[in-house]
Amino acid sequence: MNKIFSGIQPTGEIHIGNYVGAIRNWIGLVDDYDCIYSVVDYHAITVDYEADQFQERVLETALNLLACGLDPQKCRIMVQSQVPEHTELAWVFNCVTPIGEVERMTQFKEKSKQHRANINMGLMDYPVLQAADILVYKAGFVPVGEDQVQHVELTREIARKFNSRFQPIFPEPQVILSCAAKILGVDGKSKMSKTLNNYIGLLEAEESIWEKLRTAVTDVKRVRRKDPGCPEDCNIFTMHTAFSPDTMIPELDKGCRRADIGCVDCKKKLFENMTAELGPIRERASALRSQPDYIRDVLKSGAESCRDEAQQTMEEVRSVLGLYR
Ligand code: AQP
Repeated sequence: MNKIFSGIQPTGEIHIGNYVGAIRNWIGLVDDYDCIYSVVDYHAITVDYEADQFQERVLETALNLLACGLDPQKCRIMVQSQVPEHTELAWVFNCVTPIGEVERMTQFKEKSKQHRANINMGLMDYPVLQAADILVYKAGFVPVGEDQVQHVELTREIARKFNSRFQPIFPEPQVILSCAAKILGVDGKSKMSKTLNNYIGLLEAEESIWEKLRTAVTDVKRVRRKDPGCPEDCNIFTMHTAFSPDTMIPELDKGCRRADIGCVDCKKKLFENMTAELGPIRERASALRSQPDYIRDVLKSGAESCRDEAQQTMEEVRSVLGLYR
């Protein structure tokens, strides 16, 4: 069975961008692939964080994944740091990755601007660890949002470099993109992000979601109600493509271009469709809050099963590297 790996950072509240860009796609793949989904905690420590709240953050992230509908009987859900082979392989990959390749990564450049006081080696090395996360399981497919495509390209490059320098043991994984691979924040400018305050939380209360949608930026050229709009320049329309039925999209597209529908009515329709999908997730999340032992058990069995495979890969890697044994 083809293998899939993907991860999410426990850096804050999971938002609807993470959900439609990645997690919802993950759920759809579990019947056809051998899927490993990880809470990537070592990635999250590349920026400032609260150590005393970190375990809770990790558990909350896992709870969100389960609430979204990931079935631990059909896939493995694990915490990255529970399988140390990820970081061991990352060191090996550091030794085949040219510095120039990581320096040119868009995420590194953006995060360096956001975290000027803490531009550490880990921040730059992030995509190398990500390559190790994927390749320690020899995964062939990586379902991610658009922002991660460049990192998966680098993963392929690292696999190629390792394979040609030593022995061809790693696959070159492919990206699987969702239908909504890039959702902008409610500011309509930057990517919706946990650490920029521009997101709609997956478990956010309905009143608060409506308040954010009501004031969200639309096509900036549509100043008056009677101005025709461009759906391709409107983040609300992008969100419709993620949350509204396919049959509604052409009607909204036409209505916007002809100014038959105003932005507020368009937002109301989106709100209805969004809350219809998020409501059951919120209910499952509140039920899961009373089952912390269940969440810990899911993570424990996920890590145990992943550890076996990761150890096998590292044995092979140590052997082809010619390390002392
Ligand atoms: N706005 C987005 N639209 C579509 N997909 C998105 N993803 C993130 N933001 C969007 C996808 O969600 C998955 C998990 O992301 P992550 O936790 O690894 O970190 P990130 O990409 O850096 O997400 P954030 O929310 O912006 O986190 P912070 O603020 O901590 O950096 C990935 O597959 C990502 O593509």
